[in-house]
Amino acid sequence: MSELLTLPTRPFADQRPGTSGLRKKVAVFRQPRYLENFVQSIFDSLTGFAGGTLVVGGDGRFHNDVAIQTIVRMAAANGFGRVLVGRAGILSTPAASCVVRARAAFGAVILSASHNPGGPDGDFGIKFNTANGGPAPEKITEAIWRRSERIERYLTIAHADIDLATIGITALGETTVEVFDPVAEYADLLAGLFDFPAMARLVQGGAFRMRFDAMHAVTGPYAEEIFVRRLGAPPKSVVAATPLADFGGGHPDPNPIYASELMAAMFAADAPDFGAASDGDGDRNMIVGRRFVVTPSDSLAVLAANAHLVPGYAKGLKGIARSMPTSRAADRVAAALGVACHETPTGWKFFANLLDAGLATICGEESAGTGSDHVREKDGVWAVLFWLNVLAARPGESVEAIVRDHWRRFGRDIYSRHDYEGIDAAAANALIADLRAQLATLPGRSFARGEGSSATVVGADDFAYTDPVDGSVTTQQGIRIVFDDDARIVFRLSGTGTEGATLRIYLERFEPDPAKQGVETQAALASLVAIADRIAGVRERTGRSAPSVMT
Ligand code: G16
Repeated sequence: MSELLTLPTRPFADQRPGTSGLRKKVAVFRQPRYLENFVQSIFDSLTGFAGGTLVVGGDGRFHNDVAIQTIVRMAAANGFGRVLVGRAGILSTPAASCVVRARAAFGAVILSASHNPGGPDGDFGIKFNTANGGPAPEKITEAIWRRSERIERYLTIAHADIDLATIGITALGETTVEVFDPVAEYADLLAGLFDFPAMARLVQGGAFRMRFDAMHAVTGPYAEEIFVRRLGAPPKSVVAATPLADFGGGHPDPNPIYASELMAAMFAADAPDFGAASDGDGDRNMIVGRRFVVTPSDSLAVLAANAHLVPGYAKGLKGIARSMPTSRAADRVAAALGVACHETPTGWKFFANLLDAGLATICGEESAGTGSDHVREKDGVWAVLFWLNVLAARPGESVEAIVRDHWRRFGRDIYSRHDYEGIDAAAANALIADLRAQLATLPGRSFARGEGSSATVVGADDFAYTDPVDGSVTTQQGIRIVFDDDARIVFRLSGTGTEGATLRIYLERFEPDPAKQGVETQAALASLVAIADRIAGVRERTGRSAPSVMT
């Protein structure tokens, strides 16, 4: 028998989850009892799991293995009947969602700081997903936080580490611990959605070349199984496929700045036809054509408009959902399809109710997340497969040709996000507070846009969302400023950073005229950038003359 232990602890004051779980520096998580407090707070906030199943896994970053052993012991001590752990502690976020649903688990504890860097000096994170496979809603994350403020003890058992390297079953006291293949069930689910035979002909034909960059993060094993073994793409189609605890020193964020190797390959003279990357935990995606980057907002709209070409979605979409700062390109597709487009706060957790209730089939965010009702997380490999299926169904058309054709049909929402990372938190909060104070007086104000033209504000608010399924209300989700030509500026602070604050400014304007759609993005948005600076005093308050990242 393993001895059940009840150990004393004291609260930490900084355990309030952000946009996606609790993310902190590794050093913070390595403090004695820090992880234990948060995990016990999760279990103490939930009821009805006695004898039930918990899925545990992570993106393989530094500290993943140690944390998993701790969580498995605590799950056993807290009364779970079965704990399912991905082999080597590896489980991508969408695969965790898949397994929770397929095995009717009570929920999952997922260890990841997503796209944030890893290693001893990097970031770590933990989030809880519920029985639908989706991120816990705010009522649960807030309850976990409140519990963490009062916690006095945690439960564990005295037991040696479990062998995570070998598939098999171990008894841990009354609890069964099953180490399982983290790839197979997920790959089977995806194989049922897409036209694998047509996609196999595309990637095996020799005329078409793809490059998937796993960024030394969790998707390597998934990509090798699905793109190479199941579809038959040449092995060199998947690069940086070995998950490393520090992501090879890189920043596993699939955007044009951090996925610089993919960008170099896709802009080279002999560039492949199709490039893609995913992030630390496999839920984000980046799509690149030959010398052509697809913005996440456009990608969502293109996938929705082409869903009829994909077997799993050929029956039609129930609706589309996007986060508020995501461009309105998807709204135009939804209108053409005659379905609703739901606008939610930033955070995949807000999509779960819509998906569960059958109000949306495809969802997406400007932050490189796209997914569907096949799981309750965004899914990087799914998005890549969706694009491959569309390319297979539109033979001879390049990624760029498909996007330009989309713009001709629907108009182009010229879009960019400017991030000011690691700025002073007090200055960032003051900037947002001052914008809030201006909301009533902004409408009607005109701003010069150059060449003698001006833009007048027709709407300004702080985005609030009422969930149509459970009626819950979420406020203060970003300052929206809309102009008379339908251009839009959104300001919000990131909820996923671990150092200081990150200010995000989302800029967009609509261009219906195909003759003008070829314009360079930043040039087309320059006047909006200047207006954003005038309204919010961005440069002065951040002390920066330019953003750290533009996506
Ligand atoms: C998380 C959330 C996403 C959100 C993104 C950015 O993604 O799951 O829904 O869009 O963070 O959030 P923020 O703008 O607050 O930094 P991930 O991939 O980091 O888990």
